[in-house]
Amino acid sequence: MSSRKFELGPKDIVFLVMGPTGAGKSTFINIAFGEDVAEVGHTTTSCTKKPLPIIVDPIPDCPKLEGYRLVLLDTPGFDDTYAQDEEHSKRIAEWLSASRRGGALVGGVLHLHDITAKKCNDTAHRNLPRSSTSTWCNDLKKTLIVTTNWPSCSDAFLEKREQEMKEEHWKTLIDNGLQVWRFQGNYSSAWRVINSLIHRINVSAPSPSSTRRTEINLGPKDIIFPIIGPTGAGKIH
Ligand SMILES: Nc1nc2c(ncn2[C@@H]2O[C@H](COP(=O)(O)OP(=O)(O)O)[C@@H](O)[C@H]2O)c(=O)[nH]1
Ligand SMILES: [Mg+2]
Repeated sequence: MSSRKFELGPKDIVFLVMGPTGAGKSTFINIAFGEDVAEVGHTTTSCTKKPLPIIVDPIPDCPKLEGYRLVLLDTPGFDDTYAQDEEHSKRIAEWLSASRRGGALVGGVLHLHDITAKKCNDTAHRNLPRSSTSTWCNDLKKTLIVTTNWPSCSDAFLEKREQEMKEEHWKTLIDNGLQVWRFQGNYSSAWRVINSLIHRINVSAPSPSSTRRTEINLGPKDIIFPIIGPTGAGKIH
């Protein structure tokens, strides 16, 4: 089996998409991308066993980041039935350190949370950033909790639950700069969420290391390398 190399460099901005299995990570990425590029699960068993980078190039409607690629990193949930949480954690950490070695910017973390899931159970807790510093991104201002699975019409019960989560489980994180966004299941909502992080990114002048790139060895099935066009052709709106 041949392996392919995925190169990360200073023109790559990585957003981690995290959360328990079934929270809607792959769904979110597919809707943002406009095509089914990440496998969506229909059981509680995780489809994503290792970090899967989905490349968005160019970044739509974003003159500030012209020439940059957005890497949405689909990750396994920390509740997997195939491997230990530590194994997932190690793989994500390896992926991130390779990204950083290549000069890529870890732009932020999206923690997805299914709003219809009952309260904040252990699994949801294990997937959350920890208090003021997260393992993956040390700045909670670059970390979002994105609630998913909202019905198309307003739902007072779920809205109340969201309010309770903000006031109880997520309060410390919110007090430290984390924002909570709703994903409404469509393209424009996905990009509103992503753009809220993109707005916080400060790209500085290229450094002498800007030609450096790091190669990550991946198996033939590990990487999907799709590209979206500037006109949005093929995107779901
Ligand atoms: N209607 C709706 N379904 C969702 C949403 N997020 C996830 N799902 C469904 O939940 C299941 C698991 O989603 P998936 O994206 O595989 O979750 P992942 O394990 O976090 O990647 C699938 O059947 C999705 O169709 C959402 O925001 N709205
Ligand atoms: Mg998935």
